[in-house]
Amino acid sequence: MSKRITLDPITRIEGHLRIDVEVNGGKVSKAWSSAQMWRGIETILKGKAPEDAWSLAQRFCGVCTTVHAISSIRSVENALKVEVPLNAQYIRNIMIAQHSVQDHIVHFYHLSALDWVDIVSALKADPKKAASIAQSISDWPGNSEKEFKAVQEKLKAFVAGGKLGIFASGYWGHPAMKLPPEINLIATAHYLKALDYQRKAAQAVAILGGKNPHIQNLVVGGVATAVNLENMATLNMERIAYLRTLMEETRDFVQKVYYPDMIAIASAYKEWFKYGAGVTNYLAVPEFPEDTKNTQFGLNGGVFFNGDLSTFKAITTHQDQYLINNISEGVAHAWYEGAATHHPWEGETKPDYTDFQENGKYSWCKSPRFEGKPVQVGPPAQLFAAYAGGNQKVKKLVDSTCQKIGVGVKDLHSTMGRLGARAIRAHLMADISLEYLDKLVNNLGKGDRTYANHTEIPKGEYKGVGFHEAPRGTLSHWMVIEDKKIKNYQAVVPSTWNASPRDEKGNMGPYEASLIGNPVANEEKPLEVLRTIHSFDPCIACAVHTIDPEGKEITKVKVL
Ligand code: NFE
Ligand code: MG
Repeated sequence: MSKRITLDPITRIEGHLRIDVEVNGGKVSKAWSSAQMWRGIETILKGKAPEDAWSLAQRFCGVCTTVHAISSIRSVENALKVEVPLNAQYIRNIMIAQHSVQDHIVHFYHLSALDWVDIVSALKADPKKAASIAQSISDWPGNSEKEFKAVQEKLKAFVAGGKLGIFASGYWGHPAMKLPPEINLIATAHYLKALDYQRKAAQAVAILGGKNPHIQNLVVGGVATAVNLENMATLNMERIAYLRTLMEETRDFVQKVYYPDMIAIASAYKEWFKYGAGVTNYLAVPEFPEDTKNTQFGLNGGVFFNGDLSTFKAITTHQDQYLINNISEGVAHAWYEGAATHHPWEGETKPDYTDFQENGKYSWCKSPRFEGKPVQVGPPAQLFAAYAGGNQKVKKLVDSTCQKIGVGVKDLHSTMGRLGARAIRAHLMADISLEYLDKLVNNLGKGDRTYANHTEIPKGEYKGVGFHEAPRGTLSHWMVIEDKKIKNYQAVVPSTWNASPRDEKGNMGPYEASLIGNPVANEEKPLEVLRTIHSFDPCIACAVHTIDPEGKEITKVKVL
């Protein structure tokens, strides 16, 4: 007999997501992904000034604000064919990469680790043994017996006082938790440390962006970060030195703590490379522009279908017509009027709420499709694109990581593969941040002090798209400008691609498809469903860009 479980809301994500599954014989047989909030920022942007859109569009989300600013400003620059000076590209690239470092640290430790790490089991650990395990895999100076003992004492005091706080409703002792107590203690200690290091990455973004979240330094045609190496009020050598220190500290944390922890967790849960593949069509856009025209990039983009890299088509610029022409969004199962599919420049956002109808409309998320097919976006897509595109640095890192865990590259099509790909990507982003800082310093050293090409919005009609490879995957903002005002604005966001409901052909979106076959040992404690959904790092605020109408309660489950 099948059992229906509703998880609403899924926690440890941004926004409100409801997941419904039918479980048959310990496995998921049907799944629905339902975004339970609507924000309407695309509608608010209509009639506004194109040059201000980046600041408003950042409010799509409270997590990945920078990425919407970047996509938005790129959509205006693309529409008006404005070039962006190298200093501005480098400053933007550093902000993008540091934002990713912060985002991935938070996702791994604070939003997903507790699906795999049993905090309560850490009480039974031997701190000395924990230190010797940690020191055998990394030379991070924080991995001392003293440190692990202190964390264990803190945890003991919480438990004794009945104050587990944010950890109170975890699935502690669940049969699917498999880590030995010492690894649980190491991960708990690093969970706490990660709070400090994600802050350092956010500080790095704020040094360049003026503020974080919600950077303040963009302008059509560049950045408004004044650069003068001798002036105390601008970006000068002292600020650049401080930025470098922060970025080196976060790099060391990512490469010596996060990355080895992910390898330890992945190695202990190898069976999770078998679950959660779902949609194996992937899309990534090139990122980190290295010229003024957005035609040369540091990391590759591309698309391939059915998990088959021999179908890979490279996407090398943000002007690629195959990319631009093949994106559409449908609303057959989404709470918007009608059932039409539109290209984003012709896209509509007309809310039409019907309650959850599993064969009808059931989500605020639209269904983005590429060539009419669902695609998965995110770190695996970006790594696969770089791998297939011949990027030797990425290939080496992916191959060596897989070798350390004892899996193949094909195994990355999975729940654990998504977690692994994020750690690999964070490793890469930490290095990339420093590379662009060196490029910025070199370029300034050559005497180039330009940081913006002044741009006035002309009269007439223009269309533009701003692509960006965000921490959760491919992001695009589509703008139609008419007589200096925004006529249409559509954002097609990573979590919209991944959280999308079924389309007009009945094809499931990536979250839904990834759950089919997912094990569920205990229907009252569907920890395994959380594992797969959290592996995408859902952001529903982004996905549907306010209100949570009451859902019908079917089974009540505890969701940490
Ligand atoms: Ni709101 Fe985001 C990212 C964007 S959504 S977190 O990364 O764009 O998927
Ligand atoms: Mg949208």
